[in-house]
Amino acid sequence: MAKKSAFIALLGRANVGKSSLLNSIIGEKVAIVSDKPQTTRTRIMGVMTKGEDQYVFIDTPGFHKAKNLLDDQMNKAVSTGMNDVDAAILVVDAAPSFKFDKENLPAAETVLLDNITAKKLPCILVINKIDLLPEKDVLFEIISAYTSKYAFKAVVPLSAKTGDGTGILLGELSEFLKPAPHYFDDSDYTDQPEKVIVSELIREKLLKLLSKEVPHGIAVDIERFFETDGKDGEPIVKIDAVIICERNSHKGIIIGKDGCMLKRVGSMARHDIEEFFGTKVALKLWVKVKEDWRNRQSVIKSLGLDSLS
Ligand SMILES: Nc1nc2c(ncn2[C@@H]2O[C@H](COP(=O)(O)OP(=O)(O)OP(=O)(O)O)[C@@H](O)[C@H]2O)c(=O)[nH]1
Ligand SMILES: [Mg+2]
Repeated sequence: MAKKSAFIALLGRANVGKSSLLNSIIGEKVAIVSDKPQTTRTRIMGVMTKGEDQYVFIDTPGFHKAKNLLDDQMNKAVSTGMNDVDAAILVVDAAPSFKFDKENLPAAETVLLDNITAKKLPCILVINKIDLLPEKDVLFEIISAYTSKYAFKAVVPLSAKTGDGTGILLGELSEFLKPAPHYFDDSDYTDQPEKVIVSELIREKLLKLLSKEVPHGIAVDIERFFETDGKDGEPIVKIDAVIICERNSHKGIIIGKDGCMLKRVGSMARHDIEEFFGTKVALKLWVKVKEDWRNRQSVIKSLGLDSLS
């Protein structure tokens, strides 16, 4: 049988569950997830190969109104994520907390649908978080509001959290496979280098433990990262990471009283990184202030957060 592949962009506004869906499909934690909007900052590829068929999913940042240069770069990553794909999945939120209004779809979704239309992209509508829907009737309202705006190839209500419905989505995606060589090795599951995965796991803990604007102004830079033999002769991965924040007051919050916040972040991140590598990890964290870095192109670029990343 000939090899086939399909490139599929995951699009949607922030916090609808694009990265959760990616992880659920791939069966590995490829992209970090949080309950705060704008968690994903770059394009992230997740790969699933089944026999002769390879699917490459492109997770994108939540499309949103830009307030700084980093936001601009994130929105650009959404546009570039739509280039050269065979199809798109528009993920929308069915959770009652989102307060769905059939007359006024969120502006970000309208813009995305305009772009999908302009690019003539075949698109599947995924209605996520159905596990939170007590009354399934509202699903019909959601479906009719979106399908009146675009001729979706299919509509799939699902839960990225429970996995309910993801099998149906995969069945629909097989329509987009085209005869083509595999772009990734069959054992690959992401394009993200280990160093990036490590920095993202640390940022995920900061998103979890910190509130308000502090976590949004954080980036994590891995300064040293190497494997060596520990005292017991077992391999150990040593990591030095710098948490970059925007203000001195944020630095104090990140470190916490007697360093307790930084210790919590470190121990939670170390746990996940050890699971990822399957070895012991020694993680050292520092905090540095880079004033207004989200508006500084040179810093954004040096952190690999420009839209080409
Ligand atoms: N109950 C429930 N929660 C979900 C589901 N999918 C995602 N979530 C939650 O929704 C929140 C946002 O999930 P993410 O996967 O980070 O969303 P995203 O669309 O990638 O967000 P951005 O990267 O900010 O654009 C997290 O708290 C997830 O745990 C689901 O099917 N059910
Ligand atoms: Mg995301």
